[in-house]
Amino acid sequence: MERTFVIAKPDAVQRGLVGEIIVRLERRGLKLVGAKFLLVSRELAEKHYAVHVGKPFYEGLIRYITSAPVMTMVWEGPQAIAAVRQTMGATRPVEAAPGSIRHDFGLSVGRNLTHASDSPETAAFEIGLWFTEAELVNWQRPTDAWIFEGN
Ligand code: IDP
Ligand code: MG
Repeated sequence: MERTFVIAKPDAVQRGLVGEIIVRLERRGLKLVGAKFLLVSRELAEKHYAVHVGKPFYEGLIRYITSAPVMTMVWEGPQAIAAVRQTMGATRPVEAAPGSIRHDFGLSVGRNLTHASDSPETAAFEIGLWFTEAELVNWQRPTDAWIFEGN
């Protein structure tokens, strides 16, 4: 079973789309194992987006993610990292597949509503950065056997 880290970014919170994002991930069959609503500090934003330091959009990205509250989450499931990236859609909303969150609710790459880990290494780093072990919940759903093959 894989875990991945997700942010409903400030634009998603301001536009009242947190529920919509959660609904789509729940409906897909993914399981929520952690959630936290917070205002991101510059320090945390810089750690999270360290791979983008020096890129032309970096300063704007830090301003964006620290501008208003975000909803952070950890979701679990088989191939959760790929599944969540697919549900989010491509980074640029106009290149995101129809039916994806970024397609259905976005237009600008700098206001693309969500973040999701892009690899097992990134997921492990980001979950550790944003959540403590005690904030993650191991729980059983009676429906798991109908969603997770081999469970
Ligand atoms: P991802 O969020 O799909 O993984 P990344 O390439 O990791 O995309 O970029 C991180 C975030 O930086 C994007 O989600 C988006 O908010 C922002 N970003 C990426 N490229 C641009 C750009 O060209 N202009 C403005 N913002 C950008
Ligand atoms: Mg990324």
